[in-house]
Amino acid sequence: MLTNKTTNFRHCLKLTTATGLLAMVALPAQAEQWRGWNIHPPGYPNSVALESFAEEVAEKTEGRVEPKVYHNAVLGDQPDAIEQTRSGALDFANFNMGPMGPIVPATNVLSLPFIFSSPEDMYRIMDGEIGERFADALADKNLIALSWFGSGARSLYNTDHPVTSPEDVDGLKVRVMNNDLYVQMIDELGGNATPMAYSEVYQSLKTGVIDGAENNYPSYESSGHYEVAQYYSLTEHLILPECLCIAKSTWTELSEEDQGIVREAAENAAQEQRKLWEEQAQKSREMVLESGVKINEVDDKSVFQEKMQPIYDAFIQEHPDLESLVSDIQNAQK
Ligand code: GTR
Repeated sequence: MLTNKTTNFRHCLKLTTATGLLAMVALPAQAEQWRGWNIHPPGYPNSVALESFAEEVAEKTEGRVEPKVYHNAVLGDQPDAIEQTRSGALDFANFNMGPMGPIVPATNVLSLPFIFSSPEDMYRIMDGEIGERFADALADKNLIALSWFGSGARSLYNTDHPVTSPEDVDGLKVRVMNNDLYVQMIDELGGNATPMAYSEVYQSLKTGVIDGAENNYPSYESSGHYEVAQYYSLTEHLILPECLCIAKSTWTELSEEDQGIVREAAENAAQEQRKLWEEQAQKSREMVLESGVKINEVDDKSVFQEKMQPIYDAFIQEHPDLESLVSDIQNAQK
């Protein structure tokens, strides 16, 4: 015989199950919570664009997807975050193509110094058929590139003197992003390269672990590197695209309709980022100048460019399959 206590318990269980079922019927399907990685602080052009992306996706999917952006690389440094997005532990991210090279070799083409002549050329080429080839290479590694952001041109800066010729790089300890190509790049100029996470650069400049680094105006300013390394020399050696990427597993779970919404939101975010970028680059330039930074032009960039030839030669020798991608980009700028 059942005791009263057991009967009550069973009764309760039935009620709970019934209520649970009712709740399941009455409530809308649970929203997908997406975690998004961002290296930059709030207010940076990329951060603003990522926030717009998240808002547009939440609104247009009527809450089926709720993306949240985590700024300031709180979810890990870039190489880590790339792996996390590949495995689906993170859902989306804005990645610079620099640290992508070790994982997706084709993207190393974008890291060949001086491969793009201007940000405008980079946008035009990445928005076309060549950009799709890079997107395919990323997709093979479980990253869906939905749109391309800009990151201006990267230039060298250091704590000691203006760089006007490769000789000025001689002996300088320069931080580079995590990619062997950049180590070779600094080697060819006679400096010593140190691959290092972005978050460690400020302290390393301050304590003299490194003498310099290289980046665009907005990053040079927002990271505070300009406070310590006050010579910014316009070598403009790298014009790197960045992707708004989604984890393949997150992407394939979406309905066709939601994929359309997400892609459109990513394209809109790229347009916004590119516009904000121009404004921010100007502001950052003025801000660093006011703080006493000495910016110098590099009159003859071709000397730097010539020094990069062995990197191109070695790269093509190692990756003959990528030779046509290199020449297609070069020919598209003639
Ligand atoms: C920035 C870029 C970041 C990161 C950083 C770095 O310009 O937007 O994604 O690559 O440079 O130097 O590590």
